[in-house]
Amino acid sequence: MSIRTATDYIEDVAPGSGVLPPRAWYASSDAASLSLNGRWRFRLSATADAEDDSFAEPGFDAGNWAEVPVPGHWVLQGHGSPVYTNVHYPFPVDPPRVPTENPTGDHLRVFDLPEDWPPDDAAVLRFDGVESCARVWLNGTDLGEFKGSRLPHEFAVGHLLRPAGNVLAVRVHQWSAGSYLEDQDQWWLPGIFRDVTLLHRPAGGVLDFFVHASYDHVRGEGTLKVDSDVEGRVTVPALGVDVSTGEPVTVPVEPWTAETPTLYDGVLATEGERVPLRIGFRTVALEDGLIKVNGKPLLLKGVNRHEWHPEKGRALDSETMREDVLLMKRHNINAVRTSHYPPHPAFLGLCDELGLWVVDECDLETHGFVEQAWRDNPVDDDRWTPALLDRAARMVERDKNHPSVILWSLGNEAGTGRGLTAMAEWIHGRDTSRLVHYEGDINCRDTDVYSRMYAYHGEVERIGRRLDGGDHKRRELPFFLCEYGHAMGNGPGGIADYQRLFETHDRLQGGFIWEWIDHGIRDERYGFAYGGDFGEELHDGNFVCDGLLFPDRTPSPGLVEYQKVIEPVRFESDGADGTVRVRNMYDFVDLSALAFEWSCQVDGETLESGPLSVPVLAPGESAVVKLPQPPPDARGGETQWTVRALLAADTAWGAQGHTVAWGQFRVWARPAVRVAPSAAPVPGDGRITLGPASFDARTGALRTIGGVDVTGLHLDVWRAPTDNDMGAEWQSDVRYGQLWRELGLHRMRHRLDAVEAGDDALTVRTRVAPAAREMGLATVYRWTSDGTRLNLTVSVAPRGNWTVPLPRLGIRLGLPGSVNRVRWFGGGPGEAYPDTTSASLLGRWDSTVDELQTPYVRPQENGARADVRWAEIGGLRIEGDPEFWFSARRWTNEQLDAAAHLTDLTPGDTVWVNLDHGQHGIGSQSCGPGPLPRYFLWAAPAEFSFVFSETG
Ligand code: IPT
Repeated sequence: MSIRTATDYIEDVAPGSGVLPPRAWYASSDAASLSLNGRWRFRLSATADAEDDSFAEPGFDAGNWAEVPVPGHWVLQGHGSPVYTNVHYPFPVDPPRVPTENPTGDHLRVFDLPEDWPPDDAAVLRFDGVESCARVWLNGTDLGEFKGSRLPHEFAVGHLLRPAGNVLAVRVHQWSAGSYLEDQDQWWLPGIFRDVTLLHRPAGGVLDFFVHASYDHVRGEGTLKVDSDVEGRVTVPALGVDVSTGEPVTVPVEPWTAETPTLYDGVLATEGERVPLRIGFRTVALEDGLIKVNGKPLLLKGVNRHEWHPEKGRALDSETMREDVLLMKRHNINAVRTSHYPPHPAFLGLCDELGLWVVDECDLETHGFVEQAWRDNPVDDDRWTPALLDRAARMVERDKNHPSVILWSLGNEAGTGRGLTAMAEWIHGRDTSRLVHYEGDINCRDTDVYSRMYAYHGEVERIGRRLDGGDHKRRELPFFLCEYGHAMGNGPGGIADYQRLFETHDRLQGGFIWEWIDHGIRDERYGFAYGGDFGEELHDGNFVCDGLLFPDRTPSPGLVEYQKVIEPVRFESDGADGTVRVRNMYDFVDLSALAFEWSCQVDGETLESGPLSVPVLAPGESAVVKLPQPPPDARGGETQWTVRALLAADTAWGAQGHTVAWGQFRVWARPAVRVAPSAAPVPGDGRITLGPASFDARTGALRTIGGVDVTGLHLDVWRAPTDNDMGAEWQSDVRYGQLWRELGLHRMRHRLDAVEAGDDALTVRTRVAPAAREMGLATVYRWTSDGTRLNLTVSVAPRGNWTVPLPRLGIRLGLPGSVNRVRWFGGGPGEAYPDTTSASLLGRWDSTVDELQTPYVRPQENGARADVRWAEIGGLRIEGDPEFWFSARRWTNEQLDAAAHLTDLTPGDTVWVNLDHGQHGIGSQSCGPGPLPRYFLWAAPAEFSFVFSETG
């Protein structure tokens, strides 16, 4: 015999009980509301039924309970700890059962109504997000319970309210049947993490409404129709509109696009209430096999955005949401997928206001079932379908009035099944003005767009050429990458190569980088914590830190690279002919909002600059513009043009002068670096001197250059493997980061074969190889000098059977730890690697060793500056022939490799400088393809030189 207990609802597949039907989310102009955010009493239990529900009774004394701020997650507020898993459920999979250990937070809040609260009227209590299951009581009355963590739930409470001393009790369970539907790759963070609000509902007030605002791009007219559950009038003063609800009206309007987010303020007035409307007119259509808005195909330059704050988790404040949108706009991003759940509704308001295309994704993922070949997957089990439909409806009804939302997404990584089909059917029936997306629907049975994640460049190209097969329906559909460019650690590499494909093939409508921000948790011990740092028995480590922003929202080099790759203006020129082609890459606007300027650099220093006049170009158009003559005194130095497109005036998201796009073109090449060998090596006293340098006579090791002490100069091939070097275990192609370590490239030995003092050179012959392997690098260091400058030519010849590319190839040397300032002429200001060089701007840069470091949450290779002609550090000037990759750090590559957190890196008494001839590409193999073959650093004969001299 089984006994139904008071906690059975937790494991019930049903979405909840006692909750009002879903409806639009809006802020009334005149109905009162009361925020119940703030400090709540809190009690944590280890199991769902450890305590009875007497705490919900008025008069219960919670005086000895803790307090937590709401919204929040108790595990980030000193009660329990967070858990990170990617695919795995952190509990035994036995749907819909959950573990007995089910952290349960009882929340209690006593509130008075404001004095002017209308008496005896209807009111609803709204929860915008509670993870994962809540049961609610008001003044001792059980209101019901709900699941669906990132969706709103409302209860009718008017009849229960008192002027003062209302007792609101909420019991939140970390695990519930709903957890099986919420297996997104993120921290499991229980709590009331979004707003709690009491909303007065006046008699005759607005209930639910649907703003239909389409745009006819041929006629330049918008058609507005507002369907409302409660009849009323709709006014839009700027358009002279004053119509009844349900009545369509067509007027000339400016359309809404992400590039021109024109919103018209309107009012929906029913007998009892006025609700402000922000209306954007646009028409989304599937036409000619393309996603079109207002008649034009889109190129989505998107990111996947999880809600994240390093201290507050998914409890975001409005400033943080605005910061996200501003950062996106400033980095040329035009689209956001709300991976993998509807965001706080205010975020969508910001997307409407500032202009971003939104793929609004439902709160659904059942990824963990992949471990059992998708057996028992809730999305293919009719018992769960009501819960799925409830989630779809709560998303669509809440967000349907946002013009920014152009696609609904059923969810992420949930396999396939009837439940998903039911969701798609319901959404298509409810909203014919938008398209439906779901990546898992590989043949697009239920969806309107073909979408993939992490497809390799080659496959994307085949899709672009429509050579990908698939069934008939899919072949007719547009394509985008809902996830690509896995931004974990250093990277992603190869995004410029994707962008080229997107721009070449119409069918490819862009993609969304995975992902926006690292979900690192601020932590005293680690700086930022990731999976495993809280002692989780099952976790996925730093896979949770794979964003374009560091956890504190500092842009990573990956974001700067993406910003450059997706620029809305393209400059093309071969420099020498004194012209530049300017191309408008926007989908909707001309270039009239931009100002253009040119400048001319000689050896990296700007000699002249001025405005560039560019005709007003329509989207897709280009024009050739003449550049001025380079300054006459430029001859002899390396000379280049830099052209820029800047915001001509302040906009809602960027200040006048903000750089939107740039290009650089070489006019005259860099003069050759020459040191005529005239000095001879002079032995004496255990040393050999050569020009300004002295060497150890026995080992040939460099000791000093003038007054500068140098240690440990030798060939270096190791780099602390990046997350992308290491690759994900499910990637089927070779993961070189693993192989490098297996082969021992992190423990190369340097055998000294000869030290030869010749007439005009000191030659040191070595063989560099790891223990236990037959392959190595015959390495010769040839030192010459003209008396004041010292030239090193390194020749490297692979020996044996090299089956792997090298991580890097160059030399390292140690300088005294007091060194800090660094100047260089080369790529900057930030780091670059072979397949992440787009944003590397050639110029003169001034920085410090400390600032050269890129603070990846899990330390790894970082900080290389590309195309460096010369660098000055620690009293030395180093010129490269050819240009080199420069990095400097206060620890060795081996120490960097050994560190798990930034706090593991402590400065030693040496600054280690790397002068690299080559670096292996970065790629995106932490989830996706490795570097394209052209970015491989194969072991091959190589020769490269550096000229050292003392700075003045
Ligand atoms: C894909 C997921 O959709 C996303 O949530 C995230 O986990 C991403 O990978 C990697 O960070 S699923 C992956 C197995 C292709």
